[in-house]
Amino acid sequence: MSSRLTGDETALWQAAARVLDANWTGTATVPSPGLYPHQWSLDSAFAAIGLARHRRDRAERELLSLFRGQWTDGMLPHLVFDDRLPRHAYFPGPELWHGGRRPGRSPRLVQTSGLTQPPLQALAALRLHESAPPPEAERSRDFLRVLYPCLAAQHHYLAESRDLAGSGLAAICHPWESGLDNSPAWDRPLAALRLPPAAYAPDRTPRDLPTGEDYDRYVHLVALLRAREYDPAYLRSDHPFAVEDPLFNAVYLASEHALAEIAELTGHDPAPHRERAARTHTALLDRLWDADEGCFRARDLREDRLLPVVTVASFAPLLDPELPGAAVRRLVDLLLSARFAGAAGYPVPTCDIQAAAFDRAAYWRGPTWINTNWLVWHGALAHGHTVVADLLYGSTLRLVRQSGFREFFDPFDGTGRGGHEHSWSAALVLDLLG
Ligand code: 2M8
Repeated sequence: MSSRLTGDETALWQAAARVLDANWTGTATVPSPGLYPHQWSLDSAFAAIGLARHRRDRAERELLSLFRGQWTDGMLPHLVFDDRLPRHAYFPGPELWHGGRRPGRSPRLVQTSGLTQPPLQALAALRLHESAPPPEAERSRDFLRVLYPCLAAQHHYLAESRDLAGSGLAAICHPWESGLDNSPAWDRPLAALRLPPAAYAPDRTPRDLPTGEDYDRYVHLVALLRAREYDPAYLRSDHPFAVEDPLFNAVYLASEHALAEIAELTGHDPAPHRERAARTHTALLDRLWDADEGCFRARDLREDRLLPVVTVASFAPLLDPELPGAAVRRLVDLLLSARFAGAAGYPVPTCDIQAAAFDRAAYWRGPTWINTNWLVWHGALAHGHTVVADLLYGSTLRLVRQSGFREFFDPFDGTGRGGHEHSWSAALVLDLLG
């Protein structure tokens, strides 16, 4: 904890640290013990960013335990199951992903999902190293030496197996891979799916969460992927959901830059990572930049066109350190307009407030989330946009002071929603407070 914190900030820091302590299983941090009792890859990366400020040893164990689930082709699954828990602890549990027969590429001793999530782990590992106090710097570099091959394999998988259009961008094959599950951005490709007559509808539709109809589509997509053992050739040509998402690719790009730095720190060649980052940078602008709207939008590869709804993901390419100044300015204008921060007391809402699909209470369809705020804050800071960075810093801390470390928040009045004591909400407050 920084010695510069005020009394009020110290209390907030301690409360956030208590949440991470409570959600620590001994090897990893669960997003929220009741609602999400396993290990999620995106949540673990954010948890590691927070643990770097609190328990550095745990941050390292968090990342190592996540990579126990890595597949032999480099795919880092979005879910690593805790096999000590009963089957019904979470839907969808291990059986949905493999139906009794695991693909040869999945690990033998660990149960995982067959999807991935935004690859934030290299950025998290670099931040962990950068925050090491001088006496720990060499030990921290040793940790990076251990992790580098896993991170390199993860990025190699994305470049080889997920660049479905050969464009330099990685495609997601399921809304869960975006991290923004029921974002209105996915409404059109999901509506175009032809579902089998028998609905899968699991018994999991609490308030604020996606509906049973959404779940039918999610489970149908998993069933298709599972039947083809998540084969990259199937993803490329036949799978009906294939989208190039600006947030996923902005995180990929930022992590690729981080990987180049990790390569340098650990005696590997950074050049391939820099080349890949340059390619992703160009492809983001060529394929996802919408010059009329002045923001990035997701591209549906099955229709080869941009998806209509503007969401918080549209701002994620601020994470690109080389984003041209003109694009940064247009993104900032939109972010500060009445469609986002200008009308929300607690920005950044996950969806354009003026879009028909906006819903202030519904999960990824409107509420403000701490993790997307952190990504935009981090990007704005890197571009020297202190007005935006300060706005997000202030509104994020106001949210947790007012409502606690909730999963997500009403963007107008800051009411907390979803799970309580959510790990990434706590972890990122630790990082913001420094
Ligand atoms: C949510 O996603 C899971 C599926 O992966 C769910 O709805 O059950 C999303 O918010 C996702 O971004 C997050 O990683 C996960 C755990 O917090 O929950």
